Amino acid sequence: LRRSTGYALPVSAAPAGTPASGISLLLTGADPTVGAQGYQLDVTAGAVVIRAQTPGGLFNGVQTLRQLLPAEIESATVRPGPWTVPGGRVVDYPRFAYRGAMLDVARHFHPPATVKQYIDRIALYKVNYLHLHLSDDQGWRIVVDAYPRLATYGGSTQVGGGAGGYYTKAQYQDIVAYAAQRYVTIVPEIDMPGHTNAALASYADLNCDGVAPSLYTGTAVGFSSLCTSKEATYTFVAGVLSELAAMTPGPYLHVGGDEASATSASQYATFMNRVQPLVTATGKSVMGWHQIGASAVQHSAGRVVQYWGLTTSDSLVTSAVSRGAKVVMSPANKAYIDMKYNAQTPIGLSWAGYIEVQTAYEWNPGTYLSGVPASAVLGVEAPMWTETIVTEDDIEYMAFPRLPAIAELGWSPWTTHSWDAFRARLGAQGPRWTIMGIGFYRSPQVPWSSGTSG
Ligand code: NAG
Repeated sequence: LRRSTGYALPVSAAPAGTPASGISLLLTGADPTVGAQGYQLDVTAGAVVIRAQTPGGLFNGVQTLRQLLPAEIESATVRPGPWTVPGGRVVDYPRFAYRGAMLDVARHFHPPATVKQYIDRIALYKVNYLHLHLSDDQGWRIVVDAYPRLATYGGSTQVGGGAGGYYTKAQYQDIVAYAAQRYVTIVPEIDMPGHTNAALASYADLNCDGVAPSLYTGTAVGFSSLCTSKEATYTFVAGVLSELAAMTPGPYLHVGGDEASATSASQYATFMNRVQPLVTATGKSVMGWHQIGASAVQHSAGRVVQYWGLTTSDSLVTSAVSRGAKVVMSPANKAYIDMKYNAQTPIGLSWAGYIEVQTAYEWNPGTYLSGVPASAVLGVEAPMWTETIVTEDDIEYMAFPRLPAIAELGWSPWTTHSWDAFRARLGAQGPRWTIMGIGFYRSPQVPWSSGTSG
């Protein structure tokens, strides 16, 4: 399960009966309630046995076992055991199928090593989707063979004007494979028709007036748009999406659709009504920010709208749900982990408010939006926009401890939801994060453990 770090696990056919010693991972015999992602963990005097119906379920069980072992197992220089694991049986499975994190690699480019590190971090908390925001006004971050200038020119800078960057197809596929080894599915996003200045600067033909704007390195939003009335635009979108789909084993292509203030409502609907069938033509399902609910397309199966608003009712979401869409919940004033924790936080934005750990934890994704039943909620996602977030340390400081709060909302049943219990468990993570080199925010709301025994 840690193949990339060179661990070789002995694999053998399971003998009949329950193993009496060692650690065993078995694809047989789990309690049927665990479903596709859950697991059963049994710890007896001499043996740890994890059972699941799928390899992903076993992986989730191993993440729980990691938490039961002492924090020092996360150290690069771990001493030999013996270690003790509390005895008993755990039958555990997720509340929601989609537990996501998002990383904006467009505002500031984040190299493959940073993305992989983040995948390792989120997988610890059973987050199973990583949404990569691959394009925006400030940069285009993925090679498209049919439109090479997107990456080489459109990817050449970033917020603040420094050198940007982009992923080659080989690098991107390596990230996708690395994620898959940790049972994390990549959701690629190409934002459109707005948030497209990098593309408009790279290809003049995508502009209604045929004139390419300059590259943009500020942080404004809502000023750019692909030309919705030109055929060249749809040829472009189809070409980009088909190359992206070919590198995407996961079910979703995210088409953005937020803050298209430079298009009229009818241009926007026309555009989205044409673009969504281009996605389904690649064999993938449409995902978009909840503004795509403004388009008329009926997608009985698989369409996902991602709610990022500030209110607890939204007609675009209810309209999309009534036409068969599912919802991923990322309310900005709860789940946006690029927001500052408080007025003193050195990085981050605050347009959706300050988000302390308790704020990130105290909401129920299943009942949050009125008129949207829990059965329409596919899951949760914690987006990290990177206007002010530059380094790996910045990412970790903003994600920890809020990412685990959102992850718990996605996994645990509401009946176990308790701020006091959660903050105590969070406090016990501190020593583990310290050993892992995670420079987390020491929220005063959390009773952080000292020492390394957490
Ligand atoms: C919104 C924008 C995003 C920006 C972020 C910052 C969405 C869907 N759109 O204005 O481009 O980076 O907030 O928090 O969030």
